[in-house]
Amino acid sequence: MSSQFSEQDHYFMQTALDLAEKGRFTTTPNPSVGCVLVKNGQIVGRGFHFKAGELHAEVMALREAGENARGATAYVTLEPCSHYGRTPPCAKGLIAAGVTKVIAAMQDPNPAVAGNGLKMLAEAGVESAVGLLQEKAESLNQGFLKRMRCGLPFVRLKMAMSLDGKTAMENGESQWITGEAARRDVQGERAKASAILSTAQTVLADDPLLTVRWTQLPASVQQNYPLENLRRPIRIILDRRQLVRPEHKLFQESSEVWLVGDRERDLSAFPAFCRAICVQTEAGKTYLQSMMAELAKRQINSIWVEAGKNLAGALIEEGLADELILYIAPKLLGDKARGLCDLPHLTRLADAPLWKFHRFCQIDTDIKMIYHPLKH
Ligand code: AOF
Ligand code: ZN
Repeated sequence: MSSQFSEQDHYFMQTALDLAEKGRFTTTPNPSVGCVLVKNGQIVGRGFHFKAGELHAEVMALREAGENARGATAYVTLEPCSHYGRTPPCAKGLIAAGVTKVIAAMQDPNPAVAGNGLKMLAEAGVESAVGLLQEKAESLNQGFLKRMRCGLPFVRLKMAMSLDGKTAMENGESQWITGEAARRDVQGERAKASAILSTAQTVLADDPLLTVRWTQLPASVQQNYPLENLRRPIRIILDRRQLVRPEHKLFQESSEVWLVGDRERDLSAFPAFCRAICVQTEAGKTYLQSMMAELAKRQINSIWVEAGKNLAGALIEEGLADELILYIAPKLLGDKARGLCDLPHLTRLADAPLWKFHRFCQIDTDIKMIYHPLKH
């Protein structure tokens, strides 16, 4: 409930959220977190988490504040941690520095924390409050939160289509449906994801690289960091029939490739950055559901899917798609062209999967639409 918070509280939490945003491309598998320390109405320390293994947001802010942290209020976008992970507990650090109040946007669902950070603060006599700008904090870490809460990655399904919902001509020709600016936007979306998922069918048909072309990202995204040296999304290819070959373009760039299948496979002809991930269908689950659970166990927070209509349809039918991102180009491809997603089990209109509109924007001559499933 935000009524307990003042306008000033909102302003400082928004500042912390803006700081957290700076880690958006680099923190996976950790969440993006921002923190400001405020004393006598002035910001005395700022921090954000940049990369797993490096300082947490609170510690960075405490370092900047030094002695000024004593008696300050901390605004943090996530509950301060209480555990010894790659770094010591932030709750302890805040207590030791003499911070007297902590306002967190939301609780940390990580079972290692989950309310313990707030408890630790309360036990030390530090006042705390939770829930300020929680919705914004949640949307910053959809992937991390989904993995912690459900043991699954947050799956974003990208589709580029014509006005009449087609993705390729009858002969498969699809380069390009959308314009250059929309394709640059896709690069930014790829860069944010922990992993990019496609299929052997797509690799065989289009021979894509599935990498991020960092130089194509808008300057605001490239910031001041040499992002491409820090983290590259893992390219995951669903390849149960072992059709992907070392000659494919995927292997021309040395960022990780995981080939998912249900049998061991010989990778001696493949480069060292290529790994085989063996996934078996678990009882009560489909293969894709089992694969997603396995990817979450391997700390994949968020997945950006670029594949054809079969995988798109299956992810939707099996309740695995958390978000649809449609890029719509002002073209008509006609009835013979290929459709967006295959939903082979759908026969009655009453059973059609329903989506809730989230937001849209115009990108040059194309439109980007984002939808969330109405029920999951
Ligand atoms: C915070 N502040 O800035 C972040 C937090 O392995 P570690 O030590 O980096 O811990 C990672 C966990 O800590 C992560 O899973 C999440 O629960 C929390 N992240 N907590 O207090 C931060 N990044
Ligand atoms: Zn921490």
